Amino acid sequence: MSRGPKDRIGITFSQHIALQQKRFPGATGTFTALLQEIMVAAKIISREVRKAGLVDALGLTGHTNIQGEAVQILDEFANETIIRNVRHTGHLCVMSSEENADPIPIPEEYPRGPYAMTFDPLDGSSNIDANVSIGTIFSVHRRVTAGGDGTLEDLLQPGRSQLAAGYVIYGSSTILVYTTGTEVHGFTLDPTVGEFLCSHPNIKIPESGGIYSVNEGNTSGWDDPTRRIVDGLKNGANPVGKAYSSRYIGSLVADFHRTLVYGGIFLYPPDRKSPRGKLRLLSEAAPMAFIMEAAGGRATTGRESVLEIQPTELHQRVPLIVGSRREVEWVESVYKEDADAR
Ligand code: P6P
Repeated sequence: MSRGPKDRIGITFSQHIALQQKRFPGATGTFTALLQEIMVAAKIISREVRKAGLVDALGLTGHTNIQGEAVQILDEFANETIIRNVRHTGHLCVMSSEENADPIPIPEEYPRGPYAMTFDPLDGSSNIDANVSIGTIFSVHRRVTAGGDGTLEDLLQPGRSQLAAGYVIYGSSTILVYTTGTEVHGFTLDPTVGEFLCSHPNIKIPESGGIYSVNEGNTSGWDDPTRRIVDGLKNGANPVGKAYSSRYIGSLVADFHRTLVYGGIFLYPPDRKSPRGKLRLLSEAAPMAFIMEAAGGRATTGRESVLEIQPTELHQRVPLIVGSRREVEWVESVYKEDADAR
């Protein structure tokens, strides 16, 4: 991974997006302000996630069933924190969360704005008890309806038309990564000053890597091309001509961030349990695909570009194969050969 211009390292997220705004003379600042609110929500969630184990260990919540309810508390906390932080500011006309079955309207007492946001408030939260990295994912579109309350139509837009996408990974440090489509920038939270400081300006994924990431427990449910691809990554029958190392965390943001930083490929292909794929298009696959392609990588379902899919349902699921260009293009060729042979 290349880290881009050194002069940006250490500036705050707020300074960075203000500099970015200057590059667009017509910018009104509304978009910048929305990103600011998302950043504040990330700081609050990070504070709570960091003490999740402590809360359970000391029984401060009084919950005995650590696994489910503790996770639910944090999921709900993260969800409510994001909604509360962005619904009153006049940036959004509608929101959608992985935690909510239906679109989240803007309360009538607040102004509506030009954007629609989809988010996964705490992806991978089932890993909290194992102290595994988890994350928040967000995706922003410009509204397509004329005015008033935003609708499903404002949310069901193809990934290619996103204005911004990003994630926050709550790992050994809290890192916010975002793109507006051309460059990808990473910011590390310095808890001593309470600021996200630019640590990874203009991230570019290596052209190819040496790590593949997939849940091999699903092998028996894969189709033939998927099995051939994973076998090829393991035994060297791939464009790079070497056997890859396997890393799988089971938390999308963590597996994605490692792939972005080190290169290689992450796969969540269809399997018997999830014939359409497990990951959600709007709150997981599309924002991650937007980030990866802005970083010079590629994102596919195996049979089509993730960013070209026209969503039809709020929580529809898709396969996601994402990573270095060389590996992902090879994967697409294997699926295409299989389709052509049928
Ligand atoms: P599996 C977490 O539950 C999640 O939605 C993603 O964060 C992660 O990539 C995937 O599911 C892991 O799924 O089936 O391998 O446990």
